[in-house]
Amino acid sequence: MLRLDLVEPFETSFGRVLSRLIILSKLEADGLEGWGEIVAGEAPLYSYETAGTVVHVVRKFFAPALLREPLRGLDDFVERLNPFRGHPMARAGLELAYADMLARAGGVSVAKLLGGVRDRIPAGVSLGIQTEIAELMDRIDRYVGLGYQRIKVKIKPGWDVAVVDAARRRHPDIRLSVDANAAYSLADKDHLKKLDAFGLLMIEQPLEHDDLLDHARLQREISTPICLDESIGGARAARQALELESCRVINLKVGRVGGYSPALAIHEICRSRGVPLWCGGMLESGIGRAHNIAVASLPGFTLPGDISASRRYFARDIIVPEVEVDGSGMVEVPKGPGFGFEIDRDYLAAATETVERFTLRGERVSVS
Ligand code: OSB
Ligand code: MG
Repeated sequence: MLRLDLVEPFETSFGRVLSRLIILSKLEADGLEGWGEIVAGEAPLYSYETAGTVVHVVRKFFAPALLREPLRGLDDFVERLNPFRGHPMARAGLELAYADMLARAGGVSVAKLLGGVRDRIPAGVSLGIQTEIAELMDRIDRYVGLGYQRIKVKIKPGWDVAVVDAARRRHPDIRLSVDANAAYSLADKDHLKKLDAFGLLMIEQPLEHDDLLDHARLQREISTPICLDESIGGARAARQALELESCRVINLKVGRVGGYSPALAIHEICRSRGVPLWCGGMLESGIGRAHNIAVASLPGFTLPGDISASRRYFARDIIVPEVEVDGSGMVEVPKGPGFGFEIDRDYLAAATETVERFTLRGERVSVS
């Protein structure tokens, strides 16, 4: 675990963060390494998982199940954790490390292992709530100037219609979306309908974090496509959301859905129905972001996601080279083995605050 300061505070409808507590997972076997990231936050605001629940669940249940005997592949990995309910971020973060290790063992990239087809993916940026509209306009100008292909603005009651109106007047043609992080209820339907005037690409998660039905009701009333984030906890929720017409777009976060296996299932569900899909973010360090880039290289990811340059988040990232966005707003998908970047070992070692190790039989050998 380590803490990285954000270059500027990030505010959503559920709170404001100044730094990110990063939880990394590392697997070692046969002289190989695999790295992943567990994207849970410090408090149960985006989802119920926290750094504390992750440590507990990995220590007591996931590590012993995974290390009982050698793993025989991704299916075996998924099966070992099958008996346990919930805790998708903990589950996913460990699976990322295993996928990275498998890719390295096979001399391929994680992107390739997953079936990725793109060499480059379009960058997008998610901009937090500010105190003044002018401050948000400065940031929109900056990222539009850098070539970012989609701007997402966080909204909440009192920071919505006027903000979107200002952004749209300033940039009539950009791909603009909003994300409410569950800040509204169906009673706000008439208010949300006002957003239809601005040609938004989508409105992300307007209603409760686990709702499908009210979103379907809202989608019937508004013309802006609804995109679900929090509500899509896995492949079943994705299928049901599309059947109910709760949304027309899906945001996929590998952590939120519990790993690459459900992520690939959701990818297939969207692709077979022609539903636009994009890769969300959780203010990850470079390791988590590298995995997001890998998944976003799959063919069904048809919209720019929340994948931005390292420097949009942190003064210094823990990978080399850092994630860069080129002048045309694209991010390169690395071809090297595993997640495709080097780890800045000295910086990572200096920044790391706690480490917990487990042996092959699943015993905890040290906490420091
Ligand atoms: O709702 O997409 C979200 C960050 C933390 C938690 C939830 C969300 C976000 C973002 C930022 O929007 C995405 C990113 O750039 O990593
Ligand atoms: Mg979101």
